[in-house]
Amino acid sequence: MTDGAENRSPQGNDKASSYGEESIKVLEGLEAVRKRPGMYIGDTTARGLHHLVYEIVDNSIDEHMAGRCDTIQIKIHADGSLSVVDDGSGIPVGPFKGNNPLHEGRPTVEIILTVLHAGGKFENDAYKVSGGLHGVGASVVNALSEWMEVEVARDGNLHAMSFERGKVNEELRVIGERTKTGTKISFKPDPEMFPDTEFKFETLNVRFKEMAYLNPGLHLVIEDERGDGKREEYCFPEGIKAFVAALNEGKEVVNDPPIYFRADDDEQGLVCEIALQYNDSYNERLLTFANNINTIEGGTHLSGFKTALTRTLNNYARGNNLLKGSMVPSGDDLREGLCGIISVKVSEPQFEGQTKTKLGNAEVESFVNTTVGQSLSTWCEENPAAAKKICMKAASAAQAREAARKARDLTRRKGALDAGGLPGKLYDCTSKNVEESEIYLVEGDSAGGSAKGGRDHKTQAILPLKGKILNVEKARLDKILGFEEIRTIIQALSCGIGADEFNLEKLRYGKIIIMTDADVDGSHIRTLLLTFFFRQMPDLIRNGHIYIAQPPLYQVSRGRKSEYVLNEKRMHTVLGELGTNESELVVYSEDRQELVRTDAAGLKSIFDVIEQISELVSIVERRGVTFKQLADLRADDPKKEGRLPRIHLQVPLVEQAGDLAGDYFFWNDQEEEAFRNEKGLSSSDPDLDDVIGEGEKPKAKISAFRKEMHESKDLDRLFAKLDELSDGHICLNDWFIKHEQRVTGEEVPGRFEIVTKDGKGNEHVNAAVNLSEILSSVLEVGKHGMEIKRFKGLGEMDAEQLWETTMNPVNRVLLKVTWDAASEAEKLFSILMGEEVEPRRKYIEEHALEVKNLDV
Ligand code: 28F
Repeated sequence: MTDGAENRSPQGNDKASSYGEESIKVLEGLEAVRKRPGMYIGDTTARGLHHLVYEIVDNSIDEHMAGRCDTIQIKIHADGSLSVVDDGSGIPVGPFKGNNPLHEGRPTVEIILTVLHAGGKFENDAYKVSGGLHGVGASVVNALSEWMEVEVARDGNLHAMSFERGKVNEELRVIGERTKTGTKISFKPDPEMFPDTEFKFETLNVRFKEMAYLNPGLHLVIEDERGDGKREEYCFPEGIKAFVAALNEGKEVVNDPPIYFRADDDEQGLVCEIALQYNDSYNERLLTFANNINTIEGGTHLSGFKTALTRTLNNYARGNNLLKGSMVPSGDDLREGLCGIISVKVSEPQFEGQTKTKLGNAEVESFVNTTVGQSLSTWCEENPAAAKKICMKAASAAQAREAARKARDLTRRKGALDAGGLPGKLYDCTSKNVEESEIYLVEGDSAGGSAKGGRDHKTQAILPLKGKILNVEKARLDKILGFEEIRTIIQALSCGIGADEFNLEKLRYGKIIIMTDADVDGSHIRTLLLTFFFRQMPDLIRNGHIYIAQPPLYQVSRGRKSEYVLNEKRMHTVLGELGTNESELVVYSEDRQELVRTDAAGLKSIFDVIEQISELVSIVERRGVTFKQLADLRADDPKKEGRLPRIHLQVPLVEQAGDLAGDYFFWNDQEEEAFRNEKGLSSSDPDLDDVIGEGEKPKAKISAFRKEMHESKDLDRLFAKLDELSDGHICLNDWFIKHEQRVTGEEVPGRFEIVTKDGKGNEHVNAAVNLSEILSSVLEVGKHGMEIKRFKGLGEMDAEQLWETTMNPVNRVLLKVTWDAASEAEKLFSILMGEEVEPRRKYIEEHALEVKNLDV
């Protein structure tokens, strides 16, 4: 196999390895992945969902690290699918050579995307990201996707292949010519596997920005085609140096520019990069990475760094007589206000710890230790003024720490402690079993009262908090301890505070649940509490002890029935249920004969199907094709068994295209290919070509944009289901029926009726002429006679209501605070609370809408 790739080397790493197709190790089938997705991607929550994207992008990053790729584009599409494009050398397409006869001769790209662990580690690749945190490979993403498409530009051609739930749908084939190289993978997560398949732009954005910092020179573009089209483009030639500068945005800094150094050990296959910048806060913020993976549990790189920093700075301070009788600063003192990135590349990383995010390699510890020792003392010699400032800052930190210790002792001796060492306002639970017991931190005394009345005494403790707690962003421990609300929290949890005293084993409750109002003040208090835990008791977050309670936003009642509703989305569902549970659907013929009459359950099923259809139709139409266009094609061609077309070919209106310009539809790729060959059309993909460039144009060929219409299959299935649910009386044409008037001017009666019984023997009739009117009529019926009450504050709920909706473990919905979420909240917090006005103004402008949404 020849390698058509150019050996670009954006990082000065010119060891562009060319490994063979035989090095793949074949393991097991993808069925196992669909049976137990959690085993492969951790879980199927939003975390697992976004992990799919990281898996794919990691392969592109590997291409970058091997010096073969410099641009990666990530796009969320209008239909909820996502695509990743890179301008690397393209996944090999030649026949796979391995020792499993099952795979013999299949295209390599097919093996990589359908065989578990096929994309594994290769001896030549110095530092791969894939194989890291989960490192399960693209085949796992394929298995968990409703569909996946891959396009590879390589060996002079553009190749394409597609899959459904991990199985080959269209075989690999050439669909055009390309002189440039690259790969595009698009996929749509399978709703059968993920309860929520919606990608969050912000989640991806935060991660990929970090990726761009860690890979200097890499161009990363991320775009959202849903809604108002967000787009970000990142490239940081300064790498992690720019990263610390960005983390310190909005803060006063002590040393500018940041301290930066890098060391390579070719023999051991190690690279160490460090960037450091002190700010005027009292917080330490060290981010550590190993092979681009955020090692949130730390490890040998972190410990090597800490030891060397303490030793080196103290030596410098002593040598230059900077301490003059004050106490010797501890490591914690020397890291007060330190913001730093430690990024190592290790050829054979060992990941340990609960979440496999702790680096274990022993050789890294001494390598980092030596590197920091040498480079930092050199830096101090060359920058004496900044070095002095840092040492003096540490000396004052040491003094403050001593003061804090005294304050803490004092708190312990007097303070708001009652006999058992617990705060007076805590309503404790009776259980002493940490596993099963929880504490609710509740906003306000009145909500606290309700919570106390409603709780389960055995396992639930209540701690009411008065008003806003202190903003700990800019306070040292001694000051923090001066605030009663904070002392109360510390006392209730009993696990101590601060690096030298915190002890997770003394924690009295397994779950710490923050319960605040669903308004701006509530979310502010929640952020304050999260910041407090993030800064002062980070291990509570790391170990998953912090939760957020979600009180419902609405109470909906009609007659004697009443229900609590968590959010807008649930509200819609509830209206649909109320609108169908006492109604029937009647379908009439043109001469007003009753064709079919469903019961309430039948109406509900039909309503659900029409809702799904309506969503798919809007996706189709967002692409610029009307549903009518597709439906008409279907009626025209009896050979296609009434199916909707599957492939859309668009020949753009350009000069060479002439009369060919326009839209063409096909039912399978053979048909489409035959058409392209006949007309001399070359298939083209704007996303791919944007990233890899067009290269030399194929001679005299006109480009046509090819799009698979995955919605067609679902629409066919849903209309078949409607047919079944209505005994053959509802079909696709019913989507398009319009209001009509007789010559006399009166409205022609609708084809459908929703008939509702009101319990007093009366019937109400809502007419509908077409399928979408069935939807609106049902919702209308649902709203009829209904009272919607909006809960603003927790205090509005009585004890029983609060228990039912928010505290009863059987039906409450708790949000678990993850480290990622907390650091995001923390970032937000520094911006909103920091002193600099500009970043805050910018943030508020960009996020004005979201902030408004908080206050529903
Ligand atoms: C959108 C996601 O997955 N990009 C990739 C490559 C390039 C090579 C490769 C990938 C070869 C034998 C395993 C090509 N030529 N983007 C991607 N680009 N994988 S994934 O090789 C995989 C190995 O089996 C590649 C020469 N070397 C490497």
